[in-house]
Amino acid sequence: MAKQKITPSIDPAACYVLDVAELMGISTSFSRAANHKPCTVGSGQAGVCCKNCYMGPCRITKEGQVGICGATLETIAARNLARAIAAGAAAHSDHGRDLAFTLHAVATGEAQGYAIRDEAKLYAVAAKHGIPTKGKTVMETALDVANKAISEFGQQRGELSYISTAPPKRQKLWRDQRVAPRGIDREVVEILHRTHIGDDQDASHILLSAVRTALSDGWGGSMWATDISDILFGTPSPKVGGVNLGCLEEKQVNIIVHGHEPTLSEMIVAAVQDPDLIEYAKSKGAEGINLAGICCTANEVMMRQGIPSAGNFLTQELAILTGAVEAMVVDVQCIMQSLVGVAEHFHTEIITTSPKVKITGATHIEFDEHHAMDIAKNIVRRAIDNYANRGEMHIPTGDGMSEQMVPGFSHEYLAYMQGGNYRASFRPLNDAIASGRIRGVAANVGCNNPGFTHDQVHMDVVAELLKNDVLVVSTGCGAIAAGKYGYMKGSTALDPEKVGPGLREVCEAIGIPPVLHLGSCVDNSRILTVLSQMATEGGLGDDISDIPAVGLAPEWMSEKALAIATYCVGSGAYVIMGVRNPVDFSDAVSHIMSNEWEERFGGKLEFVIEAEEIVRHTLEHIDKKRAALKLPAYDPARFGESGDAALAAYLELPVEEQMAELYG
Ligand code: NFS
Repeated sequence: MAKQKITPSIDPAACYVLDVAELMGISTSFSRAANHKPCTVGSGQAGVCCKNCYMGPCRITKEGQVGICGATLETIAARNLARAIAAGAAAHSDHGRDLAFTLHAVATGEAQGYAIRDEAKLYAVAAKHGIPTKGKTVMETALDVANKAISEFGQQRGELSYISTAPPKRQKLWRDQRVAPRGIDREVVEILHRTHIGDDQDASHILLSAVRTALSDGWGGSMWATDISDILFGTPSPKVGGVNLGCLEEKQVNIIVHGHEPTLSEMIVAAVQDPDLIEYAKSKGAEGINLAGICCTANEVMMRQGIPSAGNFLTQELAILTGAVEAMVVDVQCIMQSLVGVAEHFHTEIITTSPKVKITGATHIEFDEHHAMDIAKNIVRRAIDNYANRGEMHIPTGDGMSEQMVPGFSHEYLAYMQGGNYRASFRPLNDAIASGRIRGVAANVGCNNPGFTHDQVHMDVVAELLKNDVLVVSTGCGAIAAGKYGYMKGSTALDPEKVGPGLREVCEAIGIPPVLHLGSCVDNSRILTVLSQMATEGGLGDDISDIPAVGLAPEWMSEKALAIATYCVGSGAYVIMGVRNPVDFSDAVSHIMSNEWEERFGGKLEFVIEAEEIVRHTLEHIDKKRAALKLPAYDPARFGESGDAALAAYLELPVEEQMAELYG
């Protein structure tokens, strides 16, 4: 069957550069996706395939067929899914482990250029884990926190320490269901063992252990990654940042940091501000050095430093196609191998930096935290030297090619913005939901997928939810999408065409955009913390599963997204993923993830493709939870009259002036 042609993107900057790619005959993920013929063996679209031993592979195309060992369709589907969840959990958690080692190196004075930027957060994290701090120096405390984190990866018995920060009812449920994770690495390894030939062969049992593994990511590896990043680089608070390809500068040296870990990118942020390097750039004819990010590295440095984001996952090749990027510096995860091929048409140098990731054809400059600043400066110098090699440029400029956004809503800042230093809490948010001003909360997260129009489902879903008074929080590539289309500006919250009357009142009162950027994908752990705080604040039940909230990943593609979805479900949330159901061939396994998990955890995982249907399911769930809490039924007619003219005028100001008024 001929593949239906889809519009590649709703982003005018992306479309502009895709035209350049077409003219130059350069293939991108967009063109490859358009020409892609799905592999029908084991793809889940025409049955399931088991490759877990070498008698096969065995392909099962209908109920009743079994593999050579006798494995059923359900077993194979569950095993494949569990392995994907384990891979996603491993990626997030290994990122957390590296940060723990960086903190250790900082505490022992071995990490060049790093410091403890947020001592208050260090002490808060120490307190969370019961680490004594009395009479200890900051560095002694940092060492204890680092050692505690490192120990949780190899821990064999007991349970992860963050489990004790969940609502008490949830902790009990995890213990009763025997899914409280024991150690981060142990859970990942156990999935690999259980899914080996001849081990766990009960779909429900396999998937229960996948939940435990996912929880070791959300309440383990990812939570450590977030907390340690905040300790080392600062807890995010609102900043102003630019977003999209229009942020690249024609007359400056452009460097892009892409991937996930903030360790090297934070050093590059410092290096590009080095007066000697700026002078060096000027000596080569550039007006300065412009740093931008892509994917979650962008989110990390934007949340903390206001560094612009050149775009999300599908923008990575397009940034090179502008011809204006001197160096793209990558670390781990979501890095397309095709970058090297695209860069061959331009002067861009692709630099891999992680000891774990090399790409054939790229320059490898291995990162080592002991010499981080020297390495960062070396990379910046190489980029400056490359400026003279630029050819023709195609930076998208003009309307819609870049936007301004306000990221930086850490859970600490969310509590602060609702009550200040002395009354920081989630009470106002809970009250706004209870009164019906805010109908509920949706977390719109996750990737782009070139099988769908870039950003389209993200934006259709977000736009409709805001009109229905649903407060949206966002992370990962979904957050970058929301930023690109103006949803992360305070002024958007005032627009009655875009935001429902009750939500508008709340955004006006606090001075926030209608979509709140909570960070990178490991920062979905911040969403777990927010939900736990909302559940313990009172007024919305006493567990995460009581809250009128939904998790959405409408354009997902990575195994990490499956891990996130699964730990959210295990934590009590209803999660809707788009694209397609990876186990749709097995009704039994789909049933386990929705009905059975809902009975066990109060949360469920479903796959819904169309934006309209995603919104319908989301609102139905929110209203069902409101009714269960005996809250008034949603009625937008009761709100929207409290607009304060002065505040409205303030919100009309350009975003930099808004920030200047707020923060001086
Ligand atoms: Ni998340 Fe962040 Fe983006 Fe998807 Fe990749 S960058 S970790 S996996 S593509 S949201």
